[in-house]
Amino acid sequence: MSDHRHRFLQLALRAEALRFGEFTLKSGRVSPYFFNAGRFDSGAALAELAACYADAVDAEALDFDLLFGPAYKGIPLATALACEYARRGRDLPLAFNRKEAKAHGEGGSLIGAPLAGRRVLVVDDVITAGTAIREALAIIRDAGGIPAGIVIALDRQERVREDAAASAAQAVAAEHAIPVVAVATLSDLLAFAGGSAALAAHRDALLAYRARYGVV
Ligand code: OMP
Repeated sequence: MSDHRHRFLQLALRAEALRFGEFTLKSGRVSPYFFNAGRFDSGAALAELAACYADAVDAEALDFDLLFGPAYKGIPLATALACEYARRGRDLPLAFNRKEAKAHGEGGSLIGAPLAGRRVLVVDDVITAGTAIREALAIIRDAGGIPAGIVIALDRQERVREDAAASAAQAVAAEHAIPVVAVATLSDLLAFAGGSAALAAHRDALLAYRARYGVV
């Protein structure tokens, strides 16, 4: 497993951003694990996380010139990644949206650098069915931006419907002809769990969930 995947999974467990139990997802599925990016709740944790995102993006040699963080959880993630790239010598424009359009002040629902004509990398937390990511892509296109890729921390590798051959991330990538890069996937989590005494107890539930809803 590549170093950034391993570092990310260790960090997520330490920060309790990855938890095991019984969780009802947005899709209604009951999952034996849940990824809560809100638990990266300190400067050090976000900086460490952003380095994992940057390593994952750089490993795929994506071509982009603006970072976009969808509200809400994508906002600190894209911001931390922009800071990480600046630290690495690349100063990238950054933008994000608000969920409620503002009628006063500067107005509108977009904040930060203008998207028009930019090749946009979307920075978000997790893909299950791909609904949140599709909404972000529509916002970018409406503002004249060109979606160039998506980076997420965790790809849950789930089929949207039980008869679908592709995962939600694969479907979004094919529909929009852009790469979807994950720092880690459910497969990585399973491989990691295989070598971890602390996670051994959860492995069977993860395997059963993947057999029911996953693509591999
Ligand atoms: P989709 O829009 O179905 O791809 O689900 C992504 C969203 O689900 C995330 O932005 C979260 O709001 C939520 N979610 C998590 O945060 N972590 C998970 O492990 C699973 C979900 C989920 O509900 O599927």
